[in-house]
Amino acid sequence: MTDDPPGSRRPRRLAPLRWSVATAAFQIEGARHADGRGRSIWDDFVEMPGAVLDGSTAEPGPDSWHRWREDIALAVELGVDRYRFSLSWVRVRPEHGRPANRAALDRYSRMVDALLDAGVAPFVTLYHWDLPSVLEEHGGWLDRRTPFAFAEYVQTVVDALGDRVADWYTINEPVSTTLQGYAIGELAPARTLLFGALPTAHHQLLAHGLAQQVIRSAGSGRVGIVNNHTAVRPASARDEDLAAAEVYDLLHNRLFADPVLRGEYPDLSMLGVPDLPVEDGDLALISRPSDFYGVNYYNPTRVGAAAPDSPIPFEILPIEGAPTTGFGWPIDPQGLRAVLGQLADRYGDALPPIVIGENGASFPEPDHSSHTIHDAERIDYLARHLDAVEAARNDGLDIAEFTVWSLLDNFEWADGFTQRFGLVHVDHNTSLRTPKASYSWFRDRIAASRAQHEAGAGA
Ligand code: IFM
Repeated sequence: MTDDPPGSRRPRRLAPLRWSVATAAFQIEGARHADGRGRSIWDDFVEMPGAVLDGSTAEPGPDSWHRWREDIALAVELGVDRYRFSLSWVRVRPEHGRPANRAALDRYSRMVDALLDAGVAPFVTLYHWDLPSVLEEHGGWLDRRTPFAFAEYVQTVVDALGDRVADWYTINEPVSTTLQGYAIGELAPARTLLFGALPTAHHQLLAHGLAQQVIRSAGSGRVGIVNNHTAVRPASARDEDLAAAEVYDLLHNRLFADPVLRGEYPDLSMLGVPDLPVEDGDLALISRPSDFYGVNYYNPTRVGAAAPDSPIPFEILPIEGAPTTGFGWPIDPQGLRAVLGQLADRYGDALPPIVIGENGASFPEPDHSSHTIHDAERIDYLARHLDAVEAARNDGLDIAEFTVWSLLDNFEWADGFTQRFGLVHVDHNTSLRTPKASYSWFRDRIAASRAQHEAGAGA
């Protein structure tokens, strides 16, 4: 669990890094009642009094359900290879067990065509947190039937778009759903089950395995899961802090990566929890080889021993002296390098090429802006994290893609519209989009990287 950069891998000729930019359906689409959309746990969450910091409901926000052509134009102008966006399960299948919603599928289909026509590959996330409410009423990700319902929805999507979409993320950040959604209730579905949340980890991973199987059976391209990873730093070398850090690393990183990349769960006995609800064949399905492994990285986490009366066996502590983002997250690109090296060390040849599925930062910015926002801190954050990616590639790690979170300022879940991650400023009342300085910086960085690669190839 050290932050030592990986050092012993053989350098090899590097393929150019692919460039991408990401969004997610509930965070940008708005228009919650348009075109027969069903209800998700995020509709329930935003209607819970006091649940969202600024009381916002994700509407209108960027209103991308209607203004998606503007998003594509922005992605094209940026020069990215791919646009990562998620599909809304409750738009595609508004009612569980009922036929799919043609209007929604047609709208997504037009978007896929427009991206392809513009030379940007669609990179589709099948699940980015917006579970149908009706499934949550039956236990949500605690219930083994949910992964199978997910696989049915995935089949619908693949039937409609699989002839043109060649790249798929199955489940986004299962760790956030398990820990923040079901264990401590910061995110939908706002359950506070503590370790009782752990079965949701297995059911999301099973959903990944089933979705991957659907995509493989249809011969519909490349597929993988994407999780949030953090570099865990013990608060001190004291045994209690080391043990607490080990638990946190287990819960945040290994609980999700080990089954996918090793075909087994880490030993959870130190948590004193019941066994996970694993059935015969589950782990074989979950660990079938993927085409890539997605890593979302934002910050390292400093962990110490918990107070004796704490219900959880660790405490998350500030990193003294570290600069922070608008969210208060410590900024440390070496944490990303450490995460990448740790994945390579832990999983060796079982690790497919890594795709950085999200990296970015929120900073305080005005709600309305008639001029370019000079977001120097965001540029610095991204530049330094990209340096860490390049360093890891030079160490020999196979990192295929870098994705900025996010193309647009959007609905930041329980923090509503108060945290802005976009390369493009969005006025959440008018939906007006205004590129920030970081947008131009990223465009120039992509262009420079391509030019450099072409010059190298021609030499
Ligand atoms: O906005 C989220 C995204 O939906 C999932 N990953 C982290 C981002 C920033 O909090």
